[in-house]
Amino acid sequence: MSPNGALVRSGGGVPVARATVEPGYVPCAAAGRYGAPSVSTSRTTAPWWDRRHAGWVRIHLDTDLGGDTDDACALAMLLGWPGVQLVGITTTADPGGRRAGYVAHCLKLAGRDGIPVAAGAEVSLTTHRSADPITGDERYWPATIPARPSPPGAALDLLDRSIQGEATVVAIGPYTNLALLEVARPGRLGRVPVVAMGGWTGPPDDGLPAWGPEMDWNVQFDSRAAQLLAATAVLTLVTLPVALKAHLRAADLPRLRACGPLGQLLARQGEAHGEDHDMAELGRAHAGLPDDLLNFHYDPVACAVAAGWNGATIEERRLQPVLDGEVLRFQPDQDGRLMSVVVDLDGAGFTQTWLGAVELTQRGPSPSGAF
Ligand SMILES: [Ca+2]
Repeated sequence: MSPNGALVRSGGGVPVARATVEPGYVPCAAAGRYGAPSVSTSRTTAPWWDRRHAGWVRIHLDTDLGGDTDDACALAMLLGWPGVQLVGITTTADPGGRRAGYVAHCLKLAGRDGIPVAAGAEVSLTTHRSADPITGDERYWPATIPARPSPPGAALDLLDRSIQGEATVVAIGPYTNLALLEVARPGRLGRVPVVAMGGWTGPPDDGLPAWGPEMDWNVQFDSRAAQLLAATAVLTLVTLPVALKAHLRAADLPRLRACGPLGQLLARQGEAHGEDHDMAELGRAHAGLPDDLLNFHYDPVACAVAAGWNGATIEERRLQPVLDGEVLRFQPDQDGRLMSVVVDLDGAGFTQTWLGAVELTQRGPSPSGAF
């Protein structure tokens, strides 16, 4: 860790520009003390985090909320993050709009149900398969939450409207909606920054589970959409191996339970996820994980990077998506497209940042509030 608190690592791969740290760099007042990502590069055009609206960071969230519990953790964090304006939410891998119903439920619990929500793609472009959210388990979701289907095209319209408003798009589910928009309106994904949870460029650090690209759900569920995204978007990848450094822990539950009805839902879901997936056992088996692990904060990290969190180290690399059988990974390639890649993060710092934002969620949007 550098003296100013920024994590810096040159990493492997093919960086096209040497990363340098700018300790005092804060792009807009809204970013508060979380500032900009800790690394900038020497490319000639301004990086995406230098082009956001002063005063507010507009974000559009594309999510498969309703399965892994980290999507709801990400949504709750964005609702409280000072200076973030959530302008639209679309759901993906969403048969019948059930995930959109869960999104609406979360927004209602937070008193923020004015944010537009549209249910998007139901199946993968690659396999035509669907992925059902969790139902019938009251530890996760009340059975009374109605599905919230949308007409065909509604999610693409909402996504397009957000892009017209220069929102950063954060994709924390399979990228099907984004690919469909690029098919319907070529060039849209090149107009705004797209931060995607997903991508596998190399194995996790020692002490973390040695998971390969097959575990990269958002990419593998719809690898055709991921290829299209990689070919067209102004893309930042929050890779699976790096996101393994951010954790929801049992030690976080008391603070979470004090965060109103949405915090209580997150706490209940986190406990259930930890129990159902033997996460404490996974934690005890790996030196780089806490013994009281409940879940990984994959999606919250992606949203934090889009919001301007300064605990992530970002490098630019030229990468090429490569298929090994049906498994897609991203390989360094001097002829590949230039992408921003999160190569390291401050996991302990993230937990505190996340909890601080969720604690602010019940208070409503704030242009410049402090954690
Ligand atoms: Ca997700």
